Amino acid sequence: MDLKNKRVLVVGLGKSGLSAAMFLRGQGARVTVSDTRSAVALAKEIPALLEAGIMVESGGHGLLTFRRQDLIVISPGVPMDTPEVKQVIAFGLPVIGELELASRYLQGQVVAITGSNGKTTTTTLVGKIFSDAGVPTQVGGNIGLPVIDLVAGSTSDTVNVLEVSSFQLETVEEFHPRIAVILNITPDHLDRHGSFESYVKAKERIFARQDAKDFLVLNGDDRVTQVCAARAKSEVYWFSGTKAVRRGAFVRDGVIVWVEKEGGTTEPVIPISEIPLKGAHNVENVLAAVCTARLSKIPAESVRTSVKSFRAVEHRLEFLRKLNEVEYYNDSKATNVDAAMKAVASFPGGIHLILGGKDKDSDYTTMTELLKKRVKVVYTVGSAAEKIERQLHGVLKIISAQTIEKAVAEAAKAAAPGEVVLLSPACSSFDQFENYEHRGRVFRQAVMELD
Ligand code: UMA
Repeated sequence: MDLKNKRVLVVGLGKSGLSAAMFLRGQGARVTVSDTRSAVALAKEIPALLEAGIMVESGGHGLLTFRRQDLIVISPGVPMDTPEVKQVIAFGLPVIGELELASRYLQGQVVAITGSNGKTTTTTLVGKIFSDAGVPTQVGGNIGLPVIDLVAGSTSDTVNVLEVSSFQLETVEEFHPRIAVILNITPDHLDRHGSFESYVKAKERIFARQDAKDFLVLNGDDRVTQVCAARAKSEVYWFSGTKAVRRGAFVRDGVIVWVEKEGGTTEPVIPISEIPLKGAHNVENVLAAVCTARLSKIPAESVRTSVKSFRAVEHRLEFLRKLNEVEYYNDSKATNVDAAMKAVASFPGGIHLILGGKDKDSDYTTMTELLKKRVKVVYTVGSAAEKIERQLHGVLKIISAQTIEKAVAEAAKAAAPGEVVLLSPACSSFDQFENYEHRGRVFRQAVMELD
């Protein structure tokens, strides 16, 4: 794609927008960025952009700015139904996302991992397995490093391990991973996608451009991903924590095994007891990573060594400390109901659970049965608190804590030896925090200050 002197508008000036704008400018494009935040809020970013010869529109998106372009690159957080975006699409202007732009320039192979939950852990683990095996590896995407930032470091030998979100997938066209992984699909981001069907459609774009030479790794225990298989042109491999699969990875007698072709021999990879992460969902993440690694010919023994030395990623069921025989876990990344349920299911009981944040049109009543069995007290925080309290009324003891700090203090007072204090909020963080990392840090600090 020759961008020299092309007029390109980058919409959204977060991490992706900033990196995309700089990259496009480097390609000789005439770049404008547009963001709804005020010039004051963008004071840190604007000088470097102007210095680089990039124009900045702040405080809102101007329709005329959008109309005067050859290409529009939108950030993942910008919905496709933003009025200005809708209008330019109607005018026939090309609109792509940062992931699509990056993948047109990225060299080497792409391994792309999506799913409602477990993406970051699996992406990090796959990255570790590949690099431990001596493969030149780069990790990026939704995990935090925009894919466009991987372009400069990529060569034809590189394996680019990308965490991709439904937001990013919504705007891909030619994106073509050699290996695509869908870990699971459960309701999430319905406020943005409008319906579960359109959320699933966005996820399916991960394999839309794959062909018979590519691989698609799917969860054999997830009904929605099972349906996806019928639409794939690539070779489908399965993983399952509960049953044998025809080809892929599964658990047999407590050991993860790999079978390359239907009817082929099963190869032991790693005993479940050696996985240093908590929870059945993490066994699924390891199963998916095993498929990805074995499809890429990384020896089973090397996979086993990498998995054994892997540590939980920050904010994902991350163990913080043990105080007075009470364990504290930070699972701030659990931004939907399904993720929070997976975290709760990782402990046998005695859980003091901090729930709440910004609601995403979620149904918290689906947690009722599990909470009854495993959770002693729920502490609600944030703007979703009232809805959660209403939906879980009469199910178990609920304390309205409002803030994370207060919830930690209350839970520390109430928890008995052997019990667990868990932040796994089932909501996004944007009501009280910049993002889930910020929320996790606030939780960690409150926990570390306890004595
Ligand atoms: N903005 C507009 N107009 C709009 C909406 C937003 O101008 O209509 C502006 C905002 O004012 C802000 C900027 O866009 O300045 C933010 O852009 P962004 O939301 O796309 O955020 P980035 O900083 O570019 O981060 C994005 C991903 N964010 C989202 O998808 C919301 C990051 O994923 C990702 O790590 C990063 O790119 C690098 O690839 C975060 C995330 O929350 C972790 N992802 C969701 C999730 O995991 O559930 C999908």
